[in-house]
Amino acid sequence: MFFQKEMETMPREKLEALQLERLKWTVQYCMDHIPFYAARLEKAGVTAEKIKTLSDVQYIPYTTKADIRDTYPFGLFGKPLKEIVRIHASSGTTGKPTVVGYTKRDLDNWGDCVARLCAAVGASDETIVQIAFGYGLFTGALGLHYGLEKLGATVVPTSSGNTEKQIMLMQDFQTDTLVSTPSYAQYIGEKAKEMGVLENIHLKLGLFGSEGCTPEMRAQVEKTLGVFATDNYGMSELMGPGVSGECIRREGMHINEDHFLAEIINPATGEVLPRGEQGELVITTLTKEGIPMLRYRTKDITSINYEPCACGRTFARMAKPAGRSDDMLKIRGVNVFPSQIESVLMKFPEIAPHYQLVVTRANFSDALEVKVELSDDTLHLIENYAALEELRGRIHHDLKTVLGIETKVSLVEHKTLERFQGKAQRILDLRNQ
Ligand code: DLL
Repeated sequence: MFFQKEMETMPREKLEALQLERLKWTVQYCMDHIPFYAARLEKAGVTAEKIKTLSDVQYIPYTTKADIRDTYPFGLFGKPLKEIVRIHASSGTTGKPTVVGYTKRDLDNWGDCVARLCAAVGASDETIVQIAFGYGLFTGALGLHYGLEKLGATVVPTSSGNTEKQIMLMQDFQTDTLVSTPSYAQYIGEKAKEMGVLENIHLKLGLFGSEGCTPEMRAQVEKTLGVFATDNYGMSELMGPGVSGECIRREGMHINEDHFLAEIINPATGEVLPRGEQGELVITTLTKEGIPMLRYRTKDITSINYEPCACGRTFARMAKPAGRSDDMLKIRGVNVFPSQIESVLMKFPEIAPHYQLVVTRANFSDALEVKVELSDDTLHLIENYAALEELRGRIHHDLKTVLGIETKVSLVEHKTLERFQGKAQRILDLRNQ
């Protein structure tokens, strides 16, 4: 269950001493190798010598996605390309992608971080795992790939898409572990059911991640595929997958704290929040050479629990992100997280785990339409207007109770909403059109 037990269970005091040493190293490294950071640190009056405790990290200026974009493509790299052995990029919705580079040492650390998280939920050298994240510039597939290989698992790099073949191989190879987004896992389950082969699939473990998934949605995926589903968090700018992940207890995602220093800040003011409070996650990498990050603003909203975990790991645990601060919808002045809506919807057995949120503006007022799909067990409802209206009314009522705002609930027929093979895109904000 452990890949590097000594590190994963290190007493906190010792761990924090290691973090401090590595934080100083990172600051010095950035000063010496990256003119962008050298200028910023100098302006802020920060030097490695001035960092005496971990909380001194607060004197370092934040780094944002815009900083990576402004220095496109390699301006934040800490090594010449000769020493960069891999490049990944995250596809931005607008303009150029965010580019990241890895040295050999970075790849080695990345493999360790991922291997730890896979071992923590029971993956081992006996595991046969299908990787259904898209291979390519996205960090998800190759990140899990090398981590699982390090663990000695049998890795089947199917990539995303081609779902019928994916399902055929699952049966033929007796694949026991699936790596994908939770939404693609749900789709694979539905497709296998439709093909009449769900019983021939023997998946046990789902190593999911890369997108938000409420506990209610996760329960749906577990029911559909018959797996034990676990959550993994990461982002390209920091490494990819491997930043944090659940252990078998599933009481938060253990942050690989020997490689990452985490803080929680108030996203509006930038003020550091006391331990345990919810806010925006800010991460400083502690070992990266290719593209180190000083106080990177992730935009993900979460909280961190520093209590020891019953699994024996001393690494702090972050809560499932409530969402990204930039995904938060402001509807008529009220903050709404899509995850709140998902939690409400998934409590209705009559509906399938597929929904879409459409935001529009008319007469200077925002309107939120929640489109939800009927499940395949409730097709008979289509013929019963009164029953449909009653269901719609209950969903509307529960949404209003949780969100505090009016929504328009639209029930749509089974299999009419889009399915996703990567990260699900459930929000359609038409307000600026
Ligand atoms: O999604 C890295 C990854 C790949 C993580 C595979 C886990 C598994 P990006 O494409 O750069 O990297 O997207 C990063 O995705 O800031 C979060 O908003 C979101 N995200 C990632 N994992 C989770 C998760 C990869 N477990 C962005 N729960 C992050 C919720 C997640 N959101």
